[in-house]
Amino acid sequence: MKRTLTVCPYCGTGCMFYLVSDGGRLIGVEPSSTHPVSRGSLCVKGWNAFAFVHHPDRLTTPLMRRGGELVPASWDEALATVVERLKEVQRRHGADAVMFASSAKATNEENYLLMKLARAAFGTNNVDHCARLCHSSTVFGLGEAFGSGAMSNSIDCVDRAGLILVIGSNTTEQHPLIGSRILAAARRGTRLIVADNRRIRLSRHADLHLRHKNGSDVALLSAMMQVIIAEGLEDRAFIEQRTENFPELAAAVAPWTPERAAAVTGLEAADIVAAARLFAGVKPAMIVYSMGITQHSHGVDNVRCCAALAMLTGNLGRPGAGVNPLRGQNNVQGGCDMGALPDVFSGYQRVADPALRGKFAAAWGVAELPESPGLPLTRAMDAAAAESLKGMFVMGENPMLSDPDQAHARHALENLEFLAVQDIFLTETAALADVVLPAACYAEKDGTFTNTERRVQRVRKAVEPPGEARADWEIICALAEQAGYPGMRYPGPAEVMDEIASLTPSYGGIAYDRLDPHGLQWPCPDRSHPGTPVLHLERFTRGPGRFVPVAYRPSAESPDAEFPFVLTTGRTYFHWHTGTMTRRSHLLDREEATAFVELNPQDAAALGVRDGEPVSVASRRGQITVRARVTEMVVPGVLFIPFHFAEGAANALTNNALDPESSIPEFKVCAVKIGRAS
Ligand SMILES: Nc1nc2c(c(=O)[nH]1)N[C@H]1C(S)=C(S)[C@@H](COP(=O)(O)OP(=O)(O)OC[C@H]3O[C@@H](n4cnc5c(=O)[nH]c(N)nc54)[C@H](O)[C@@H]3O)O[C@H]1N2
Ligand SMILES: Nc1nc2c(c(=O)[nH]1)N[C@H]1C(S)=C(S)[C@@H](COP(=O)(O)OP(=O)(O)OC[C@H]3O[C@@H](n4cnc5c(=O)[nH]c(N)nc54)[C@H](O)[C@@H]3O)O[C@H]1N2
Ligand code: SF4
Ligand SMILES: [Mo]
Repeated sequence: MKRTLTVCPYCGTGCMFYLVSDGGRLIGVEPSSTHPVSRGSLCVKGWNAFAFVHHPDRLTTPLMRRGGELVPASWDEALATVVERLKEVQRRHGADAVMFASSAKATNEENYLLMKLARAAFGTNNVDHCARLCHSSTVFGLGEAFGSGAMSNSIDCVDRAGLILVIGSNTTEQHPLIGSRILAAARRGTRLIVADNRRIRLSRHADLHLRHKNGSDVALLSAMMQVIIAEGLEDRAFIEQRTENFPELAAAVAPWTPERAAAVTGLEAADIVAAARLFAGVKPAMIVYSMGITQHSHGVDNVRCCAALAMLTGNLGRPGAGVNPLRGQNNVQGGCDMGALPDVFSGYQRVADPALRGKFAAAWGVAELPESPGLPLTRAMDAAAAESLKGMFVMGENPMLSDPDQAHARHALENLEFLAVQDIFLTETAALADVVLPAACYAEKDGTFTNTERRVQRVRKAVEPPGEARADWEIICALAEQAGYPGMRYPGPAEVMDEIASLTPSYGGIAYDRLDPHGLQWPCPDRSHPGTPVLHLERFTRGPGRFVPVAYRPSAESPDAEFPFVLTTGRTYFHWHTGTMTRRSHLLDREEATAFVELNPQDAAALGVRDGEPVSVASRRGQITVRARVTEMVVPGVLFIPFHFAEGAANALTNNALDPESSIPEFKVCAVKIGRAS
């Protein structure tokens, strides 16, 4: 039996475990007892992370569409077709008529290579990934406030916090090993405020559970800041020494009396006052947030408020405090760090900066690199629907189920002249492709993932990929070769990381020989640097921290007579996003077999709906039939549907309204109606 130390392929917590294999087949996992995050534990997905790897549905050969059908093809033919067709689209419609979607499931090295392929070999900045649907509001909002969009602190800080505000994060289900730390801290007496109207597990252990209306966080946070300033509870010294623009913030929140916020949020004014006093009264205080904050048409404003609340109370640049956006996918932090984003190279170095373009062009051996920022993923889908984008290369994403407004996504993808998908399974998106390339999964390749606390960790090959499947990095390099670009010949991922380190200041000291056993946290500028657990210690990355005032804007859609319910969407403990991996893991699939909607008992009674019966849920964009789950988890008037299930796709209903600054979709609020399925 062989044990291979590697990183969990599911969430950004970044637990490490040993893959146990016997005769070339995985038979289980063993947690790493010394790992600083997982400390010998795993959640149910980690324990089952080997289960999908040998599934018979794995893609084993390239596929090409012939006579309407996807049929097996040779690698040579498939690679040549992908490059020829994408280049043809570019010849006919311009370099920016193609889009590269990168993958937060793939390694850092693969994300770096895909953005290099897009920029150096195809001459476009049209490269992005699911961070757009997830924490693009964070990257924008915290970048503006602090100069860095990453978690300011470390997971360990949970153990040192005096108070934790969990806002819009279902931590025990979505980042379970961080959630269990928060639970343990609360049991030890750490104060806990939960701001989320679902009755998530953490709320049962909270000093205060705020069940405010979806989409009303700007009002809630503004009022908390108003109370803090009005009562003189702010950290004057911190504000004076470390920040700028405070008077503007104070002026913007001044009108947000608790009474006014109560009217918008549906909370009692007294609860808002209590939250403000509690938050300002305990130090250090840590803010933990996730999609409940970011996935709104005002997602960036929500992030700005979180940043402002932390600065107002001096809760940055110290252990146990900070603004901590929990990054979702195993390597979404890395996907962003590697520059799989339309406006930056690796390390958030702007493509618009001529000096930086010159640096990358010289290193990559090309005369020039494209200057204007490319399309965000969501805007690219809109462009495809409007027929201005014509070709797409999708590595490790499943937009048919994960993008907002499924009919729109389908229309966009079907409109393309050419679509290539590189995945480990034949997803709903791959089924629409002209060419499908079979990729190796995490257990079959080497590389690194960067977890939510900026920890760069080694992923190691435990078994061979199935059939002819190849590692993403190998496929991307072969595509570069096919495109006539000679700048992507590497002996292996370690050398790709060396190139990343040479071009990326925050990863300057990252090298494979330094990552054993449990990685390094960036910024790690040089080989002697031990890594950085807490950001912004003496000063913010940008210099002074910046308060940015915001004006409350309601969600794009509000309930009305025809669509009287608010639908919010998200996840369950057992499944992962579009279900490609977890629905092929027997134990996980058994726990949660099909689509459902959470519905409050009061609403169920009024509608005459019983627990478990099929119901129809419809929005202005679509209709699905799912099972009713009658539960106090949700408040009356709000429905919750996870987006894992193709047969009851939440995204058939969601609203493709985008935040103007981050282009994130409003996954967390739309208007729907519900009734018994006839
Ligand atoms: N099991 C599992 N774990 C996962 C994932 C998965 O698919 N399955 N996905 C991973 C990824 S990529 C991500 S991004 C994370 C997401 O992790 P989370 O953000 O924790 O998960 P969600 O279920 O999307 O939403 C979290 C909470 O936001 C609340 N919410 C909704 N609207 C609002 C609002 O307007 N304000 C506030 N304050 N709260 C609101 C919901 O009630 C919900 O409890 O999870 C990661 N972990
Ligand atoms: N309604 C609603 N929709 C949402 C959200 C929501 O809260 N509500 N959340 C959004 C968020 S936060 C996110 S992050 C997105 C996620 O959206 P996606 O990224 O589209 O979802 P996944 O199912 O994780 O897709 C990952 C794909 O990568 C494949 N894969 C796994 N490993 C590898 C590999 O090593 N190589 C390759 N090439 N492929 C691999 C998997 O089979 C899968 O098809 O969904 C978004 N959509
Ligand atoms: S908490 Fe996240 S990283 Fe850890 S085992 Fe569970 S899914 Fe994997
Ligand atoms: Mo995400």
